[in-house]
Amino acid sequence: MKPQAIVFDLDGVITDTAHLHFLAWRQVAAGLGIAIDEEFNDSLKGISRGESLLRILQHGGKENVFTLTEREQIAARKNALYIESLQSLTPEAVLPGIQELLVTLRTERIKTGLASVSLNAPAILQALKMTSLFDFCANAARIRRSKPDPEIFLAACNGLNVHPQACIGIEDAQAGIDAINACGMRSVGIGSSLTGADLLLPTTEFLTWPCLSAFWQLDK
Ligand code: B16
Ligand code: MG
Repeated sequence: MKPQAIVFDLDGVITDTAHLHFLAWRQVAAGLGIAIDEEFNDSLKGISRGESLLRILQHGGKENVFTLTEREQIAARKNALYIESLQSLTPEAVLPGIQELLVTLRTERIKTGLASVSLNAPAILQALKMTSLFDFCANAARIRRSKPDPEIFLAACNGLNVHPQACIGIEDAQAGIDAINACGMRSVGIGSSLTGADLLLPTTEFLTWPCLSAFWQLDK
């Protein structure tokens, strides 16, 4: 038996844009008098733009200082900086093993999906020249609740026309692992500090079809 589909997170699984998000947020936060470091940035992985800003404002004790319109303007400033930094993104930025895995999934006739809450996901896939390797990309603009809510993974399964229980989800963020588990998919975590993943791999280099196939054969 094979899984019907494999659904990927983008940031931290397909490519590492977390550092670019961090640089943009750090600059915007500094302008508001708030300092953030890489460790704090880890807590923003898989969290939407608007909610990330709320967490940064809370971190700096300024959660009640700005109106909604002002917060939208701040988030737009961050996004402009982030989009500027994406201009340097090329296919070389695809994480090790990912391209090979996606090509193999095509030959194995396993559907592929993307579950990223980034509104920039389509542009990032295009810059990486990976758009054609995905059968369906969930539309982050239609998602009302960020990870750890399962909404984006359920939308990906829906678009692929598969049952979550017949799929594997791959994530590098705790919020993402929690989202995958909440919708009944089997979860694969990338990294060392995640809890609750059904399978935990140190880096994407270990993410191969033989590894995922062997994992799928195990009883849940
Ligand atoms: P944008 P993922 C997430 O992507 C990032 O991990 C998170 O840091 C970011 O705030 C979020 O996308 C929204 O991104 O500002 O580009 O819409 O991990 O779900 O692929
Ligand atoms: Mg991620």
